[in-house]
Amino acid sequence: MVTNLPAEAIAKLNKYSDAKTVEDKIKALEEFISAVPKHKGTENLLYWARSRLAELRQEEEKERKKKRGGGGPRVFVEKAGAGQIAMIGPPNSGKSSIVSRLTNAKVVISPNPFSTSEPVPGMMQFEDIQFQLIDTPPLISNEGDYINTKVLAIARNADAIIIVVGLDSDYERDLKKIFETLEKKGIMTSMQKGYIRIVKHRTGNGINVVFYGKPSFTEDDVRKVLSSYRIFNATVEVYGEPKLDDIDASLINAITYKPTIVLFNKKDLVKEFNIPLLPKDILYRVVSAKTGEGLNDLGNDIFKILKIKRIYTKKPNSLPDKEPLIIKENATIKEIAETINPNSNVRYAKIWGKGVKYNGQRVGPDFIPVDKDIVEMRF
Ligand SMILES: Nc1nc2c(ncn2[C@@H]2O[C@H](COP(=O)(O)OP(=O)(O)OP(=O)(O)O)[C@@H](O)[C@H]2O)c(=O)[nH]1
Ligand SMILES: [Mg+2]
Repeated sequence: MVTNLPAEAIAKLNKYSDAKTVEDKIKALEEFISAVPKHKGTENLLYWARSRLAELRQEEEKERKKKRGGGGPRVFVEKAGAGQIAMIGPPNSGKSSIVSRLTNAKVVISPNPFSTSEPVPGMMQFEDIQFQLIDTPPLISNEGDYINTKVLAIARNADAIIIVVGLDSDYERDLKKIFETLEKKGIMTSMQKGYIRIVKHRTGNGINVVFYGKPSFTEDDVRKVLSSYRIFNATVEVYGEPKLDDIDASLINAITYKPTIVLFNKKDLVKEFNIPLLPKDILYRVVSAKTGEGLNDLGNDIFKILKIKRIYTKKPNSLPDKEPLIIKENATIKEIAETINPNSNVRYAKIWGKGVKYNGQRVGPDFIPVDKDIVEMRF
């Protein structure tokens, strides 16, 4: 925990939080880093600030390349569909084979390790929506001594992660190495270990802390740390068992949570296997890209971990839209209206579907419809 940060450093941190462009963020973060005194107590903070800076520089590079029009290998893949999912893993685990089975993407499949060298996106159909799967090069080598930072950048930019390991290799070791690698980069695959989400407010009712786990600190501790950053109005969500130190990293957005699925692939090759213990919020499946076994319900899993819902809007006296609106699971009528038009002022809505007791039921702006509900809004 950092106490007594100089006022200048705090001012730069606020500048960073308020910055809208990547360029401004980089500039403010650089200034922040040079304003923070270097000693044991600021090590953690500086570590996260520097790793966030490295990422922002990568992002800037990507934007520059885009402006120049193509050129050079692409690091990021333009998002499409209801969610972007990075397929990551060790060499030869079957990432490309799975993407090939589930999408129309043209990928390279071969018994040689490192056969995929560039990310390849493909669209996977799930009911009436699509998910974008990205096949990636190996994240680590079989010996575990190589880490592909491009793949890490893709994982950080995606909405969710699917880790593919092969049951015909040392999958326990591979999985451990992958979790470690992600965590070191601030990519959390489970909320159970600990995760802090801070949303600053310009005005408001002070610091509001919501605990979803049993951390070793209290609401008052959070208040103290945040006040050392001159933050007096914020909502803080604390998941699992984080350390108070993790607040520093959260403030710099250096730590991010990605919902994660683990696929134990090549089931057809093994008779016996032991699935290692995984955190409760990580889904897993035992599958075979060769036979297709276990892959049928993957679309459902992805839908679940993304925490989204489909809403079909309709105008009075007409049929609902064919294309659903994809929105976060807990979105209210008001939030749905605002994604369509930020200036809208919804008075009430009529709902058809599972979210209501009877079809055509009238509800207020705070009502939360469920997946597949039809919504007719009145402004
Ligand atoms: N028997 C069996 N073989 C599989 C399965 N999935 C993949 N393979 C084989 O394993 C080898 C590697 O498959 P890829 O899909 O290229 O693996 P990858 O993870 O994309 O490999 P890299 O791109 O090198 O990281 C190929 O020879 C595949 O045919 C499976 O479920 N069962
Ligand atoms: Mg591959």
